[in-house]
Amino acid sequence: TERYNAREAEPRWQKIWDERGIYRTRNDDPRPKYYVLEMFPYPSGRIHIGHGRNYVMGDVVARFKRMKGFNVLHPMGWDAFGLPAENAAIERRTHPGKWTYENIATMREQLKLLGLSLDWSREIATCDPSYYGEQQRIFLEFLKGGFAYRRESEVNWDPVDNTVLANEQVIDGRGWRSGALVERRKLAQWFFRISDASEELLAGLDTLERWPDKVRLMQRNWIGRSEGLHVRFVLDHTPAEGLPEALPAEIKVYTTRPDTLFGASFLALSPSHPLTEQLAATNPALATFVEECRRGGTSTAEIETQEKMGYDTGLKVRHPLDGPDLPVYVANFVLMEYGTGAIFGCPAHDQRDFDFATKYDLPITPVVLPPDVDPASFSVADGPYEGEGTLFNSRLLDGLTVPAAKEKVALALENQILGNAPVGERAVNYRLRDWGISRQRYWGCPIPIIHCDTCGPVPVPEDQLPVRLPDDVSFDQPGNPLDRHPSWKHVNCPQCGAGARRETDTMDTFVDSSWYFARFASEPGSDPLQKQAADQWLPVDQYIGGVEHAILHLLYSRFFIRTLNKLGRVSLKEPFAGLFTQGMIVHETYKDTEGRWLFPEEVERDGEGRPVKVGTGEPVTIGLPEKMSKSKKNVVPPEIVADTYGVDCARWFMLADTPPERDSEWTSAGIEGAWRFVQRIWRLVGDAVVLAPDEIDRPVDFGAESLALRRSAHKLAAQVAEDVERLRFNVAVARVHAFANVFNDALAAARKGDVTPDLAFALREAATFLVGVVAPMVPHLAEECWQVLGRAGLIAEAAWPAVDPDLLAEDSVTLPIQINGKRRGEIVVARDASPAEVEKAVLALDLIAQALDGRAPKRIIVVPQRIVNVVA
Ligand code: ANZ
Ligand code: ZN
Repeated sequence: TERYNAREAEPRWQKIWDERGIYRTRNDDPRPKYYVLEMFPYPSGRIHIGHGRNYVMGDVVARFKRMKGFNVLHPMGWDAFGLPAENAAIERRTHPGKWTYENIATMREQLKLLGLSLDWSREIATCDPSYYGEQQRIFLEFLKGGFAYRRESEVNWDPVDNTVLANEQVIDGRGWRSGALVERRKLAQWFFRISDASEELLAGLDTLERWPDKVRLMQRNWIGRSEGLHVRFVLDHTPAEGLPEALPAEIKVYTTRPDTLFGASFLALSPSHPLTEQLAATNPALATFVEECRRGGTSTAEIETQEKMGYDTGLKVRHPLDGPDLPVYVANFVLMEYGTGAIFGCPAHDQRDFDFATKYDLPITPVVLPPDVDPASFSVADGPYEGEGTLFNSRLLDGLTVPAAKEKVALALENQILGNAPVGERAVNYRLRDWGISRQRYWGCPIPIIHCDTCGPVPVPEDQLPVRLPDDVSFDQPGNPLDRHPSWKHVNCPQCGAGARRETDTMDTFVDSSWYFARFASEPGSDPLQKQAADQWLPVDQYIGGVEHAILHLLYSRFFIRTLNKLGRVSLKEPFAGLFTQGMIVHETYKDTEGRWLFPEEVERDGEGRPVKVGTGEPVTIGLPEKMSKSKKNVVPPEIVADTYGVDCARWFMLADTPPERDSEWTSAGIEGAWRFVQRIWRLVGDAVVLAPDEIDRPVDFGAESLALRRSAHKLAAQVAEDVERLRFNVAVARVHAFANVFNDALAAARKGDVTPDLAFALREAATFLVGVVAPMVPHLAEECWQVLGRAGLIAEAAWPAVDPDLLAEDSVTLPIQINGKRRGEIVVARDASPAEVEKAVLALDLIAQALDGRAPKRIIVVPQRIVNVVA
């Protein structure tokens, strides 16, 4: 047979699929639904093969589920707003929209090249006014329902990009794109009230059984629930000179370690605490200190890694359980947004407090003794002890365990009344803060608000939505072009009619990606968020994407859907029933003698197998495999793979060898291996058709060989189905390889002997099963083979091979044993055990040894899978 010509066949089949619209999904299809989705891409330019892995995995699931009789939704769209488009606009003097849509056009073609079974009719781009207009409507509903609000808040300010950064956009104290040192600033911002949902977001995680444990744990830690105590410390101020008059009477702290109260050696306020601000108003040195603290980002990680800094206010507080008075500091590591913005510090049992106390020479009193340690020999001079143990140096708490001491302090302080409230009150805190969505950027969804000097922030009336981005903007100055636009922001107040200004902030792009999966549910051209459609399709049955989105995107989407549910827009609470986080594709890197990166296609081997530069022969250094990335040039464009091997090979390679959650290395040996296997499937099918040219009815009886082949084929279909359900693609591929060997042997044997009707049937069936099983993985090849098999229609629309449960029965047989013609017993052996193996097993039986009286048998005749005759 001829070689399979992927280059010719692949575009041909893609055209046929496209023309027949077979991946177009309809909402009125009565079959059970299955929604598979890969995280939609940011249209950054061109894709490389490393981007393809999750789409291919999703495609295998989509195609498999279609074969299993589901109405499958497998859509694609573009996370099209965001900063890179603006940066590109600045660099190339083009419009962000133009850049974005050009990238979308390129990437769409590249994705099509991969032969993905996507319903392109539902394609969306989040920068389309019909999409972001609905998002503005949702924003206003959030606002009305109390899920969105505006407040002043400290933000990470990037002084080069002139924008607010999210915490995760601050890397080592610098802006993720500009590299500039980040500052903290106060700005009026719009927020979504996600922190109110902390408890339900936490509880909801327990229902997500088909999510990786790892991701659930990451979300749990991010939400960060803790149980502790609010404690009021009374200020003991004999009004010193220079202190403002009306100081508050007390400072409230939040602690999760009330058991360490007798180890407290100071109180610390956040630089943004109201009391700090009050003191700083009349204290220039403190004001300067606060200013210094504002340098650096606002994230917890950021603040934790900064050097501890403190300012002694000179104030003292009384210990609530009659310990010594404590000095009050302002400290840079205390966050205003957590707890009460004030803490008591126990240096012996907390690292931050320890660092602080060491620096400012404060007492370090241990109060928790580790198990089995002598108090006389216990020291915290080298560092704090943060573990469990027994209380000491702690009066009424001495001898108690940490949990018992926590309880005792809580009870004592709850019962101590000051004014008319208890000194201590139990409290639950969450690390999760409200989601700040304002971005001072052009290329995002405009926040539909008008600011009026008299009426304040006023929602844009419904009939004026969407608030469209103006096209005529310039990027010749830093900052937000919406601010500088001559006319866009100048409007009249919808309430009083006076001159007013549009909100010029746009939404965080994480808002765009928090509901796009619900948009896909509606038929193209209909309302973007239709309840009925969303209820029909959601939750997404299988969501696939990178683990880098484990926290924010997935948490925001969960919050968004829960809020839409409360607003009556959807019925479900959790958007993603199944989640899979795939590993990356890595590739070697190459450098020339001057240390410049080289593309893989610029490198070849010389006569001695050494890597050299193509054309020049200059030596090349090979670096370890790393994540494919444009910056290191270790990328492979899908076009090259398609041209050389065909995309089916690339697909097969991406699924084979490595478990899908692990990183997989792209090598030429690997892709060539895939190519050989694709050719092998083609040959096996061709050979089967030569030996068994006609489709025949199933015979009643099967010989041993045909039966064995049929068993293998049915088992293959059953097992691969299970593998794909569990996304164990590499295991599925290994099974196909094993089956190819079995099939190959059967074909070789058939060539030597007679092709009886039962064997002919089995050969054709095996070929059909093989093609069916690989169809989700190598769909183009499968169509071509389907034709060779003379099957009608497309395999893309065919059913999964029908497995006969009888043929899956256990792979062992029970053989009766006769000695000199008389039945004496039986033996269970593997169905495919050779006569020699059976003979050995029979001779090892006690009953044979007894019957033979220790003598060797004359002869043993094994009829495979039937009977064993022993001649004594
Ligand atoms: C005294 C103490 C002693 C603490 C000790 C810890 C260990 P989680 O578990 O994350 O909730 N804390 C409270 N509010 C803070 C804020 N706004 N900024 C920085 N730190 C703050 O952490 C709670 C603990 O973090 C609290 O318990 C408090 O220090 C500190 F041996 O109180 B602890
Ligand atoms: Zn007004």
